[in-house]
Amino acid sequence: MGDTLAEIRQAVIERQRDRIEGLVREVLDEGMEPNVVINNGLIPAMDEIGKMFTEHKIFVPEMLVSAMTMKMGLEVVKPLLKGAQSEPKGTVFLGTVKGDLHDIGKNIVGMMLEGAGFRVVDLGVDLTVEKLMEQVETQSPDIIGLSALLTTTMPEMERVVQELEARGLRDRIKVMVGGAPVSPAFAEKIGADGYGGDAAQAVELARRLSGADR
Ligand code: B12
Repeated sequence: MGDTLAEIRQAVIERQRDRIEGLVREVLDEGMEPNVVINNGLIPAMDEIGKMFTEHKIFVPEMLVSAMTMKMGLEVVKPLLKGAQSEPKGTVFLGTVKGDLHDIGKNIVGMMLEGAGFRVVDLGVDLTVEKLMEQVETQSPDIIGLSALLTTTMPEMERVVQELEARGLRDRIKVMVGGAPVSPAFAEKIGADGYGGDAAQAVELARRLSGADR
Protein backbone atom coordinates (compact mmCIF):
# COMPACT_ATOMS: atom_id res chain seq x y z
CA MET A 1 0.00 0.00 0.00
CA GLY A 2 2.92 2.29 0.83
CA ASP A 3 4.21 1.87 -2.70
CA THR A 4 0.86 2.84 -4.17
CA LEU A 5 0.85 5.97 -1.98
CA ALA A 6 4.20 6.87 -3.49
CA GLU A 7 2.70 6.27 -6.92
CA ILE A 8 -0.21 8.58 -6.04
CA ARG A 9 2.24 11.34 -5.12
CA GLN A 10 4.16 10.70 -8.31
CA ALA A 11 0.98 10.74 -10.42
CA VAL A 12 0.07 14.20 -9.08
CA ILE A 13 3.60 15.54 -9.50
CA GLU A 14 3.95 14.12 -13.00
CA ARG A 15 0.41 15.15 -13.99
CA GLN A 16 -0.76 11.62 -14.84
CA ARG A 17 -4.47 12.32 -15.06
CA ASP A 18 -5.14 8.92 -16.62
CA ARG A 19 -3.67 7.07 -13.61
CA ILE A 20 -4.74 8.99 -10.53
CA GLU A 21 -8.30 7.72 -10.08
CA GLY A 22 -7.29 4.08 -10.48
CA LEU A 23 -4.46 4.43 -7.98
CA VAL A 24 -6.66 6.11 -5.37
CA ARG A 25 -9.34 3.43 -5.83
CA GLU A 26 -6.70 0.76 -5.43
CA VAL A 27 -5.54 1.92 -1.98
CA LEU A 28 -9.11 2.54 -0.82
CA ASP A 29 -10.10 -0.98 -1.93
CA GLU A 30 -7.16 -2.29 0.06
CA GLY A 31 -8.67 -0.62 3.13
CA MET A 32 -6.62 2.53 3.49
CA GLU A 33 -8.38 5.30 5.43
CA PRO A 34 -9.47 8.23 3.19
CA ASN A 35 -7.65 10.66 5.54
CA VAL A 36 -4.39 8.80 4.99
CA VAL A 37 -4.80 8.97 1.22
CA ILE A 38 -5.29 12.73 1.49
CA ASN A 39 -2.68 13.51 4.13
CA ASN A 40 0.07 11.12 3.04
CA GLY A 41 -0.59 10.97 -0.69
CA LEU A 42 -2.31 13.95 -2.24
CA ILE A 43 -1.27 16.83 0.03
CA PRO A 44 2.49 16.07 0.15
CA ALA A 45 2.45 15.96 -3.66
CA MET A 46 1.16 19.54 -3.76
CA ASP A 47 3.87 20.59 -1.30
CA GLU A 48 6.43 19.14 -3.65
CA ILE A 49 4.81 20.99 -6.57
CA GLY A 50 5.10 24.23 -4.57
CA LYS A 51 8.82 23.60 -4.06
CA MET A 52 9.36 22.84 -7.75
CA PHE A 53 7.54 26.05 -8.67
CA THR A 54 9.70 28.10 -6.30
CA GLU A 55 12.80 26.54 -7.80
CA HIS A 56 11.54 27.32 -11.34
CA LYS A 57 11.53 23.64 -12.26
CA ILE A 58 7.88 23.94 -13.27
CA PHE A 59 5.64 26.87 -14.19
CA VAL A 60 1.97 27.84 -13.78
CA PRO A 61 0.57 25.53 -16.51
CA GLU A 62 2.25 22.49 -14.96
CA MET A 63 1.13 23.55 -11.48
CA LEU A 64 -2.41 23.84 -12.80
CA VAL A 65 -2.49 20.37 -14.32
CA SER A 66 -1.06 18.89 -11.12
CA ALA A 67 -3.85 20.65 -9.22
CA MET A 68 -6.40 19.16 -11.62
CA THR A 69 -4.87 15.72 -11.11
CA MET A 70 -5.07 16.16 -7.34
CA LYS A 71 -8.72 17.19 -7.61
CA MET A 72 -9.53 14.06 -9.62
CA GLY A 73 -8.02 12.01 -6.79
CA LEU A 74 -10.00 13.97 -4.18
CA GLU A 75 -13.26 13.31 -6.03
CA VAL A 76 -12.72 9.57 -5.60
CA VAL A 77 -12.18 9.98 -1.84
CA LYS A 78 -14.99 12.48 -1.28
CA PRO A 79 -18.03 10.13 -1.04
CA LEU A 80 -16.28 8.17 1.71
CA LEU A 81 -15.91 11.22 3.93
CA LYS A 82 -19.60 12.07 4.12
CA GLY A 83 -20.96 11.45 7.59
CA ALA A 84 -24.38 9.86 7.96
CA GLN A 85 -25.50 12.54 10.42
CA SER A 86 -29.09 13.66 10.54
CA GLU A 87 -28.82 16.77 12.72
CA PRO A 88 -26.13 19.16 11.39
CA LYS A 89 -23.70 20.50 13.98
CA GLY A 90 -23.98 23.95 12.47
CA THR A 91 -23.61 25.78 9.19
CA VAL A 92 -20.20 26.77 7.91
CA PHE A 93 -19.71 29.16 5.01
CA LEU A 94 -16.45 28.50 3.22
CA GLY A 95 -14.66 30.62 0.68
CA THR A 96 -11.31 31.62 -0.74
CA VAL A 97 -10.92 35.37 -0.39
CA LYS A 98 -11.06 37.98 -3.14
CA GLY A 99 -8.19 37.89 -5.61
CA ASP A 100 -7.29 34.31 -4.73
CA LEU A 101 -8.13 31.30 -6.87
CA HIS A 102 -6.53 28.52 -4.80
CA ASP A 103 -9.26 26.16 -3.70
CA ILE A 104 -7.76 22.74 -3.09
CA GLY A 105 -7.19 23.33 0.63
CA LYS A 106 -10.60 24.93 1.05
CA ASN A 107 -12.25 21.98 -0.68
CA ILE A 108 -10.48 19.49 1.59
CA VAL A 109 -11.54 21.47 4.66
CA GLY A 110 -15.12 21.46 3.31
CA MET A 111 -15.10 17.73 2.74
CA MET A 112 -13.80 17.04 6.26
CA LEU A 113 -16.31 19.41 7.85
CA GLU A 114 -19.16 17.70 6.01
CA GLY A 115 -17.80 14.37 7.11
CA ALA A 116 -17.85 15.64 10.70
CA GLY A 117 -21.53 16.57 10.40
CA PHE A 118 -21.48 20.27 9.55
CA ARG A 119 -23.60 21.78 6.80
CA VAL A 120 -21.13 23.41 4.46
CA VAL A 121 -22.02 26.16 2.02
CA ASP A 122 -19.14 26.59 -0.41
CA LEU A 123 -19.04 30.15 -1.73
CA GLY A 124 -16.17 29.41 -4.06
CA VAL A 125 -13.04 31.38 -4.87
CA ASP A 126 -12.35 35.09 -5.39
CA LEU A 127 -15.05 35.78 -2.82
CA THR A 128 -15.71 39.47 -2.32
CA VAL A 129 -16.81 40.82 1.04
CA GLU A 130 -19.96 42.12 -0.66
CA LYS A 131 -20.99 38.73 -2.02
CA LEU A 132 -20.21 37.07 1.29
CA MET A 133 -22.35 39.60 3.19
CA GLU A 134 -25.27 39.08 0.79
CA GLN A 135 -25.17 35.38 1.65
CA VAL A 136 -24.68 36.03 5.35
CA GLU A 137 -27.81 38.21 5.45
CA THR A 138 -29.94 35.48 3.84
CA GLN A 139 -28.57 32.29 5.38
CA SER A 140 -26.98 33.30 8.70
CA PRO A 141 -24.12 30.81 9.19
CA ASP A 142 -22.65 29.87 12.57
CA ILE A 143 -19.12 30.03 11.23
CA ILE A 144 -17.35 31.63 8.27
CA GLY A 145 -14.19 29.83 7.16
CA LEU A 146 -11.82 31.81 4.96
CA SER A 147 -8.90 30.50 2.96
CA ALA A 148 -6.00 32.47 1.47
CA LEU A 149 -2.89 31.11 -0.25
CA LEU A 150 -1.37 34.38 -1.38
CA THR A 151 0.25 36.82 1.02
CA THR A 152 -1.33 39.61 -1.05
CA THR A 153 -4.88 38.38 -0.41
CA MET A 154 -4.61 37.79 3.34
CA PRO A 155 -5.77 41.37 4.19
CA GLU A 156 -9.19 40.45 2.74
CA MET A 157 -9.73 38.31 5.82
CA GLU A 158 -9.48 41.33 8.07
CA ARG A 159 -12.01 43.15 5.88
CA VAL A 160 -14.51 40.36 6.50
CA VAL A 161 -14.06 40.61 10.28
CA GLN A 162 -14.47 44.39 10.12
CA GLU A 163 -17.57 44.17 7.95
CA LEU A 164 -19.22 41.72 10.34
CA GLU A 165 -18.46 44.11 13.17
CA ALA A 166 -19.88 47.06 11.23
CA ARG A 167 -23.10 45.12 10.65
CA GLY A 168 -23.39 44.09 14.30
CA LEU A 169 -23.04 40.39 13.41
CA ARG A 170 -19.66 39.71 14.96
CA ASP A 171 -20.97 38.23 18.24
CA ARG A 172 -23.19 35.76 16.43
CA ILE A 173 -20.88 34.57 13.64
CA LYS A 174 -17.47 33.08 14.31
CA VAL A 175 -14.63 33.48 11.85
CA MET A 176 -11.91 30.89 11.27
CA VAL A 177 -9.02 31.35 8.89
CA GLY A 178 -6.46 29.15 7.18
CA GLY A 179 -4.20 28.64 4.19
CA ALA A 180 -0.45 28.20 3.87
CA PRO A 181 0.66 31.81 4.57
CA VAL A 182 -1.82 32.34 7.43
CA SER A 183 -0.68 31.88 11.04
CA PRO A 184 -2.23 31.86 14.50
CA ALA A 185 -0.60 35.25 15.15
CA PHE A 186 -2.19 36.69 12.02
CA ALA A 187 -5.57 35.28 13.02
CA GLU A 188 -5.27 36.96 16.40
CA LYS A 189 -4.09 40.23 14.90
CA ILE A 190 -7.12 40.56 12.62
CA GLY A 191 -9.55 39.54 15.36
CA ALA A 192 -10.56 36.15 13.91
CA ASP A 193 -11.79 33.47 16.32
CA GLY A 194 -9.27 30.86 15.30
CA TYR A 195 -6.75 29.43 12.90
CA GLY A 196 -6.55 25.91 11.51
CA GLY A 197 -3.32 24.57 10.01
CA ASP A 198 -4.96 21.64 8.25
CA ALA A 199 -8.36 20.08 7.71
CA ALA A 200 -8.27 18.08 10.95
CA GLN A 201 -7.56 21.26 12.92
CA ALA A 202 -10.32 23.01 10.98
CA VAL A 203 -12.81 20.38 12.16
CA GLU A 204 -11.60 20.58 15.75
CA LEU A 205 -11.84 24.37 15.64
CA ALA A 206 -15.32 24.34 14.08
CA ARG A 207 -16.51 21.96 16.80
CA ARG A 208 -15.15 24.29 19.46
CA LEU A 209 -16.49 27.47 17.88
CA SER A 210 -19.97 26.03 17.32
CA GLY A 211 -20.14 24.52 20.79
CA ALA A 212 -20.57 21.05 19.22
CA ASP A 213 -17.79 19.69 21.43
CA ARG A 214 -19.74 20.36 24.61
C1 B12 B 1 -1.77 24.44 -6.87
C2 B12 B 1 -1.26 25.85 -6.80
C3 B12 B 1 -1.77 26.77 -7.73
C4 B12 B 1 -2.91 26.43 -8.69
C5 B12 B 1 -4.24 26.49 -7.90
C6 B12 B 1 -5.27 25.51 -8.40
C7 B12 B 1 -6.45 25.42 -7.45
N1 B12 B 1 -7.59 25.17 -8.04
O1 B12 B 1 -6.35 25.57 -6.25
C8 B12 B 1 -2.77 27.55 -9.76
C9 B12 B 1 -1.90 27.06 -10.89
C10 B12 B 1 -4.08 28.08 -10.33
C11 B12 B 1 -1.99 28.60 -8.97
C12 B12 B 1 -1.94 29.93 -9.37
C13 B12 B 1 -1.12 30.86 -8.73
N2 B12 B 1 -0.26 30.64 -7.73
CO1 B12 B 1 -0.23 29.00 -6.70
N3 B12 B 1 0.21 27.44 -5.78
C14 B12 B 1 -0.28 26.23 -5.83
C15 B12 B 1 0.49 25.32 -4.83
C16 B12 B 1 1.53 24.52 -5.61
C17 B12 B 1 -0.31 24.34 -4.02
C18 B12 B 1 -1.47 24.91 -3.20
C19 B12 B 1 -2.27 23.75 -2.66
O2 B12 B 1 -3.26 23.37 -3.25
N4 B12 B 1 -1.76 23.12 -1.58
C20 B12 B 1 -2.36 21.91 -1.01
C21 B12 B 1 -3.48 22.27 -0.04
C22 B12 B 1 -4.10 20.98 0.53
O3 B12 B 1 -2.88 22.99 1.03
P1 B12 B 1 -3.47 24.39 1.57
O4 B12 B 1 -4.12 25.11 0.47
O5 B12 B 1 -2.42 25.04 2.35
O6 B12 B 1 -4.66 23.94 2.54
C23 B12 B 1 -4.49 23.26 3.78
C24 B12 B 1 -4.25 24.20 4.97
O7 B12 B 1 -3.64 25.41 4.63
C25 B12 B 1 -5.60 24.36 5.60
N5 B12 B 1 -6.54 25.39 5.08
C26 B12 B 1 -6.66 25.92 3.85
N6 B12 B 1 -7.69 26.74 3.78
C27 B12 B 1 -8.25 26.77 4.98
C28 B12 B 1 -9.35 27.49 5.48
C29 B12 B 1 -9.72 27.35 6.81
C30 B12 B 1 -10.89 28.09 7.31
C31 B12 B 1 -8.96 26.52 7.68
C32 B12 B 1 -9.31 26.43 9.10
C33 B12 B 1 -7.86 25.79 7.19
C34 B12 B 1 -7.53 25.92 5.86
O8 B12 B 1 -6.19 23.09 5.40
C35 B12 B 1 -5.84 22.61 4.09
C36 B12 B 1 -5.84 21.11 4.10
O9 B12 B 1 -4.82 20.57 4.90
C37 B12 B 1 1.13 26.39 -3.87
C38 B12 B 1 2.39 25.97 -3.13
C39 B12 B 1 2.09 25.51 -1.72
N7 B12 B 1 2.87 24.57 -1.25
O10 B12 B 1 1.21 25.99 -1.05
C40 B12 B 1 1.33 27.57 -4.84
C41 B12 B 1 1.40 29.00 -4.31
C42 B12 B 1 0.37 29.22 -3.22
N8 B12 B 1 1.05 29.79 -5.50
C43 B12 B 1 1.75 30.87 -5.61
C44 B12 B 1 1.63 31.81 -6.67
C45 B12 B 1 2.66 32.91 -6.70
C46 B12 B 1 0.60 31.70 -7.64
C47 B12 B 1 0.34 32.68 -8.79
C48 B12 B 1 0.43 34.18 -8.43
C49 B12 B 1 1.29 32.29 -9.94
C50 B12 B 1 1.25 33.18 -11.15
N9 B12 B 1 2.36 33.82 -11.40
O11 B12 B 1 0.24 33.29 -11.82
C51 B12 B 1 -1.11 32.28 -9.20
C52 B12 B 1 -2.18 33.11 -8.45
C53 B12 B 1 -3.57 32.87 -8.94
C54 B12 B 1 -4.59 33.49 -7.99
N10 B12 B 1 -5.03 34.71 -8.29
O12 B12 B 1 -4.96 32.88 -7.00
C55 B12 B 1 2.73 31.04 -4.45
C56 B12 B 1 2.25 32.09 -3.44
C57 B12 B 1 3.38 32.96 -2.94
C58 B12 B 1 2.92 33.94 -1.92
N11 B12 B 1 3.73 34.05 -0.90
O13 B12 B 1 1.93 34.59 -1.98
C59 B12 B 1 2.83 29.57 -3.93
C60 B12 B 1 3.17 29.46 -2.42
C61 B12 B 1 3.94 28.86 -4.76
C62 B12 B 1 5.32 29.34 -4.46
N12 B12 B 1 6.08 28.58 -3.73
O14 B12 B 1 5.70 30.42 -4.87
N13 B12 B 1 -1.36 28.06 -7.89
